[in-house]
Parts: sequence; structure tokens; C-alpha cells
Amino acid sequence: MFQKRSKPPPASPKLLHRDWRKIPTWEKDDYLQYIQDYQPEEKELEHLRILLHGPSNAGKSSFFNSVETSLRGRMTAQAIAGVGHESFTVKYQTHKIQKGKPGTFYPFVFNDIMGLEKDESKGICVDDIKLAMNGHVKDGYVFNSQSSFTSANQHYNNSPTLNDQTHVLVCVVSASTVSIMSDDLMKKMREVRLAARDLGIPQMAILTKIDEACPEVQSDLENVYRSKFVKNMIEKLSASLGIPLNCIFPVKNYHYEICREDEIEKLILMALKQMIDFGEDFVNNFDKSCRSA
Ligand SMILES: Nc1nc2c(ncn2[C@@H]2O[C@H](COP(=O)(O)OP(=O)(O)OP(=O)(O)O)[C@@H](O)[C@H]2O)c(=O)[nH]1
Ligand SMILES: [Mg+2]
Repeated sequence: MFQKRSKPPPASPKLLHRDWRKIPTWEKDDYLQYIQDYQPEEKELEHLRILLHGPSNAGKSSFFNSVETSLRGRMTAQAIAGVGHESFTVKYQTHKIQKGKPGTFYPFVFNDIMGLEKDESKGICVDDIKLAMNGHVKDGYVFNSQSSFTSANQHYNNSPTLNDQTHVLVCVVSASTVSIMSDDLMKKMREVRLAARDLGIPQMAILTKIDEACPEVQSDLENVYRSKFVKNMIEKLSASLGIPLNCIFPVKNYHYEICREDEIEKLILMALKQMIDFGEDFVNNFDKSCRSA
């Protein structure tokens, strides 16, 4: 059973006649319910930790804000998003999402980090992402593009627990830049991917700014699964990063809207459900004794 579209596709050579991916019949509220009901099986685990990484300005902070907005039912801006091309997020911070009353939170958290840049001396150091995945970075650490994080730093966590380690690695890439990403940037992203693979951490990617990159999607977000452009960008990203096609989710983040939209949130929550499922499987199959880097 797959989604029936409410309207026929507009006549445009840039749109396919059928969805390029079969999507579940779930509506936004079904995703919301699933996420609200989620509780980790593993009793030792307070929360799944989802690490967002990727090029600067890709929409990492905006993605977290879009998740929080979708779950809290009102516009939020916990992670400050930028406007330029320089790295805007510079501090390591764990973002929780309030569930119901103040002081209660969803059992998953996000780490939004400094972006990667093509230049060696700019953006986050790849080694810092590896240390973050292993749970060695404490909240409040300000990333330094010129030198890697070391165990001498006051924010170094010497004995990370299961709760400090990353359970899902999400690479965030803008649809507007997939075709123009430099080899140097790709190399850094692949290095992160290989490090995550060695740790057995599940990985996925989200393709942001599909509205900015594709006019058909901008005019109607429901065109996302008929857009030839979006399909091509996902294939390109998959080939260059080595992330399977079915682990890449297109999203449009909240960025200028002042009120909520179901179509935006459905894509956001679809991606979030996948993160939760991947993280849950990882934690349940995880041999705790073999990860103490
Ligand atoms: N059109 C559009 N703009 C977006 C989208 N997501 C983010 N933006 C805009 O892109 C810019 C960068 O977004 P951020 O969320 O700050 O990106 P980031 O990856 O956190 O950037 P750094 O912290 O610098 O690494 C902001 O101006 C956002 O409003 C999207 O899906 N569509
Ligand atoms: Mg940011």
C-alpha cells in the first residue's frame, strides 16, 4: 500500500509521471504518533544521540529546528541558524526536545556541530568529528579550525558512556551544492563516513534546500518525489558519499515561514523516524565491550 497523490502531476518536463520512490501511506500524524510512542528498549540508554555533520551552510541547525518545531507544535529556534557562507555553528551542544511538561524530553538528542569546509584551515577538523562520535567531546567545546581537539582540553570526556556516544550519523547536504562540492570537501566527508563505518555507526543523509534548488518543488512540495532534479541529486550524493539511496531523505527545512506546514513536517518526520529506527537497531545490536576508544 503506497501513497496516493491528491492531485495529478502538473505538466512539466522536469517532473516524472510517477513517484521515483514508493512512500508509505503514513500521514504526518502517524509519524508523530510513532515518534511520541518511541522508548528505547535498552534500559541503560537515556537517549539516542544523533550527530548532524556536513558542509557549512547546508542546513544542519535549521534541520534540528525543523524537527523541534514539528514535535513541539510551534515555531522554535534552539539551534541558531546562519545566513552567510562562513561556519555559523561553532560550539558543541546537545539539543534536547521538550516533550509535554518542562523538564521532560524525547528520548533522543541531536548534536549540531561546526560545518566542514574545503580548505584545510577552515571549518571543523575531521578528527574532532571522530572524537565526537566516540563521545569524547563535552558540551560547550568551541571548535577550532586550526587545531584538533585533544585530551588536554577541559571539555574532553575521558570515559564516555553509551549515552555520550553517537548512535546515528547524519550527513546534511544542500541540494543546491551537491553538483559543485569540491574534491577536498568530498574527501573530508568520506573520511568521516569511513570512521563511522569502522565504529559500526549507522549512517544516513538528508538533502536540504530542495525548494531553493528545484522550482517545481518550491511551487509545490508534494512534487518532491516526482522531481527529476531531486532524484538526480540523491543519486549523485549516493554515488559520491557511498551512502545507499534508501538512506537519503529529501527535506525542506523551515527557514522563512512563520507558521507550520504539514507537507514540510511530513518530510522532516519521515527522516526522523528513520534516524530513530537506525539508532534503536544499532544500540540493541551493539556489543558494549568492543567500543571504548
Ligand atoms: N531555502 C532553504 N533554505 C534553507 C533550508 N535549510 C536552511 N536554509 C537556510 O540556509 C542557511 C544556513 O542554514 P543553517 O541551518 O545555519 O546551516 P548550517 O549547516 O547549520 O550552517 P553552519 O552552522 O554554518 O555549518 C540559513 O539562511 C537557512 O535559513 C532549506 O531547506 N531551504
Ligand atoms: Mg549550524
